[in-house]
Amino acid sequence: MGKLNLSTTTQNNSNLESFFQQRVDQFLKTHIKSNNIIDESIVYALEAPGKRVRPTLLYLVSDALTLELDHADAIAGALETIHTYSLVHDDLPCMDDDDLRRGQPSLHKKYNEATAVLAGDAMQSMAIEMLLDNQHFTEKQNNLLAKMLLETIGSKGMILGQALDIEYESREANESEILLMCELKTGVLIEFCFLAPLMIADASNEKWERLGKIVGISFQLIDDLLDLQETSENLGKKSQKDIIRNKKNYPISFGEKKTVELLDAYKAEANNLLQELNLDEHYLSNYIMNLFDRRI
Ligand code: GRG
Repeated sequence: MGKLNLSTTTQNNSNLESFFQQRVDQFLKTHIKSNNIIDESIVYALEAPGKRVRPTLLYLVSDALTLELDHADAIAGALETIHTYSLVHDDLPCMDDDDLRRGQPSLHKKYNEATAVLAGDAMQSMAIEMLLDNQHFTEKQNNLLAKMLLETIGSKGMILGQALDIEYESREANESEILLMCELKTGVLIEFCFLAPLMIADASNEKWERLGKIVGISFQLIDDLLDLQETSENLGKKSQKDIIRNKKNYPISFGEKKTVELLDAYKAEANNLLQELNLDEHYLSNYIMNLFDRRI
C-alpha cells in the first residue's frame, strides 16, 4: 500500500496536498536560480499559486506503486514546468489572450510578449534537462522518460490539442472530436503522471492506463464547466471566456447537464478501477475523487 508514512507526514487530504506542493516547489527552487530576465520570469510563473495537480498525482501514483518519492522529484518538477509553460503560451494574445493567471498578471503582462514566448521555450528545455539529469534512474530510464514526455507534449499530443482548440473556433466539431481535443490538450499530460511511474515500476496494465485517461479527460471537462459557472476571482483566471471566443468545448456544445452526466459516469468508472486496483484505501483514491468535485 505505498511507502509514504502518511501518519507522520500528514493528517488529512489538505495537509497531504500541501506536503506534495511544497515538495515540488522545493525541487524547482533548487533547480532554477534567477540569474537573468528569462530565469526571473520563469520563477515568476512557477512560484504563482497553482494547485500542483500533476506533481501531486505523480507522487501519489509513484507511492501506490511503491516507488521512492525522491526518485519522482525530477519528474514532478518537469511536469509542473511543462504545464506552466503551456499556461504561459496559452495566455498569449495570439492564443487565448488572458491577462490573469493564478490570480496574478499573466507573464506577458508582467513582462512582455517576447519574454513570455522565450520563457515558455526555455521551460521546455529545462523540463527535459530535469529528466535527463535525474540521478535516481539509469540513463536508459531517463532517456525513455524524456522521449515519453516529448511525445506527450509534441505535435501529436498537447500541441495538436491546442491547434484543434483553435481550429474549432471557426468550425463546428462533433462529440468525439471535442473529447479527443480535451484528451490531447490537457489529458495526455495528466495521463503521463500515471504512465511515467508505471513505466519505471514495470507495472503497466489496462486498468491503470484507463484510469489515467479518464482522469485526464475529466480534468478538462471540469475546467470547461467551471469556466461557465465560477467567477474570475475564484478561478484566478478570467471566467466565461470560452463563450466569448466561440470555443467548442463540451458544455458549450452539448450543455452543462450532459457534461455533468458524462463526468458522473467517468467518476463511477474511476472509482471502480481504483477498487479493482486495490487502491480504495490509498490517498490516490481520495485525491482523484476530490478532483471530480473541485470548484477551482
Ligand atoms: C506552443 C505557442 C504554443 C502554445 C502551446 C500547449 C499549449 C499552448 C496549450 C496547452 C493547452 C492548455 C493550456 C490547456 C489547459 C489545461 C488546463 C485545464 C489548465 C489549468 O490547469 P490547472 O487547473 O491550473 O491545474 P493551475 O494554475 O492550478 O496549475
